[in-house]
Amino acid sequence: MTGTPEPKHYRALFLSDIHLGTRGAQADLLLDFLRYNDAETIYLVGDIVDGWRLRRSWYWPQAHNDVVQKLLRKSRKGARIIYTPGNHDEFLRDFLGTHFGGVNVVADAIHTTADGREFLVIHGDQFDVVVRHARWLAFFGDWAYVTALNLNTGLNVVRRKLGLTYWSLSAWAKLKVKNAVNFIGKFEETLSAEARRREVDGVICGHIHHAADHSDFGIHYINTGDWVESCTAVAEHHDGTFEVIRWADRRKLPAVAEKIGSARAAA
Ligand SMILES: [Mn+2]
Repeated sequence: MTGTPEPKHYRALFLSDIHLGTRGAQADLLLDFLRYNDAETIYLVGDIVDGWRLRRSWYWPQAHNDVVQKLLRKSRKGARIIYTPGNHDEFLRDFLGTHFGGVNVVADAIHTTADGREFLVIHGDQFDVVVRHARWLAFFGDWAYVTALNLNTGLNVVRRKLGLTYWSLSAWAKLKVKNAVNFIGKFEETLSAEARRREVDGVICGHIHHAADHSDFGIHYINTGDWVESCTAVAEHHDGTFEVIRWADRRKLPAVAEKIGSARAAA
């Protein structure tokens, strides 16, 4: 890493899909990011720790510990930390509404920007089944939509209790590599629709390891990306505007390839 970047302070920072506990996690780059970037509120938007992977084989190097310590230290220094678990750290979904070390664990959150807009903050795996069956659900309407969401949640609770792996849309989509771009679009469209359904101004999510900031579906859609390949975070500036930060680019490191195929494999 070259030079010393100017330390930045944001109103809020959003991070997801770090996958600590896997060899893919870019913990060193993330530590470097956390060293130079601070915020009043830090949202951990799911898949921070990879519980599924850890259960199969323990992999927890010092750098992964340092990331956790660094976040807890920020909390002790006054940062508000809100953790919305994803499918890989869904063991934390048994602890919704609790907090540990100053970290609040909630299913999802509403973030209000400096200029008063409201954003739904959620990992996004909750909508896998909707993304997969979007066409049929649209045909059957709202009842089917809500039922599908509940089934998705219920099924995965059962799978978890049985010790089975999470059924992931991403793994399914991986079989259809040609449809990768289509899959990202469908996910973005579904999450945008959910923001509209909740009557907020936009959504901030993760899960598909594809950072974005646009209004292609008529509402503000923001994705935090990941720290496996793209090393991205989303920041809210003090005036309420958002920015996708690509840390590897910022640090002038050789570009980390953003391969749609392998990114999806880990989502
Ligand atoms: Mn995920």
